[in-house]
Amino acid sequence: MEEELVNRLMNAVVNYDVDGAIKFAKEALRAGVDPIKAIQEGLAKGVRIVGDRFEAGEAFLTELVIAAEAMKQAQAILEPAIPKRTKAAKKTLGKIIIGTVEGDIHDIGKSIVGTMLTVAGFEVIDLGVDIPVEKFVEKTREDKPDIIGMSALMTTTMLKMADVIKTLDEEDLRKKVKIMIGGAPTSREWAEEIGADGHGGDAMESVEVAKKLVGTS
Ligand code: B12
Repeated sequence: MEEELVNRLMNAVVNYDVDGAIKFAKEALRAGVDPIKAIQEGLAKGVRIVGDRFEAGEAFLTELVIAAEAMKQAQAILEPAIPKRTKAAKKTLGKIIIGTVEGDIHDIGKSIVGTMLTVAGFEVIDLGVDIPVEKFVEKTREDKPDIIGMSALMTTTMLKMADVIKTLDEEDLRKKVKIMIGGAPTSREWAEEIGADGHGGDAMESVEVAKKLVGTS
């Protein structure tokens, strides 16, 4: 039952079926399917399949937009069920500011990471997408986070991550905060090259990295 609904969610995204994704998300909740599994193994897997098609020239951008929309709408239904099922720790593990860098509007992966960090017990401030360097710096000064999380999905925009780190350094803020990065084109090597403290390849790994950075694992 659980596997079937997770597969239906994946197929709805793959078939550009927004209504189906919404319907199966509601059904999954009613059937008690783990919402995290539904998002990661259902919806996100579907988006990746459509992404591969797009890369191979077998899908149009409009189709990619619809697949992403199906994912987002179904995710919005599933997300509220997460903290209820996984009793999040009362005491926060730390404060994290997360955002997608300037010039980049991809937010599916960043939002999943934000959700998983919240579930794990972090206080997460999601700045959204297309966040300029100055905004990351300003929020670091104002909110004094333990960690800054930056997402970039394009080889062009990942360069902005280096700018944020450089500017934080110039403003004497770099030593006060840990930095972790993620997004498909990024890697552990890129994190090292730009002087970030950690890289998360997926949501689970990102939580582990964040815990290490605040010294709780
Ligand atoms: C969905 C998608 C879109 C959707 C985005 C919808 C949305 N609201 O996010 C839409 C259709 C809008 C879109 C638009 C565009 N896209 Co697009 N898109 C994708 C696609 C297919 C999937 C991305 C995705 O959501 N993956 C699923 C999630 C779950 O995975 P993820 O993002 O990798 O996140 C995981 C990890 O990376 C990590 N992670 C992510 N963020 C963070 C942050 C932190 C702090 C940490 C620790 C970890 C972490 O954890 C996540 C969860 O597991 C990718 C293909 C790909 N291979 O990535 C192309 C892709 C990224 N897009 C691409 C392009 C070119 C574009 C457009 C320019 C297209 C156009 N011609 O207009 C525009 C960009 C506009 C802009 N300025 O940003 C290219 C980028 C190429 C490049 N230069 O590098 C790609 C690679 C496709 C391709 N091969 O051509 N896109």
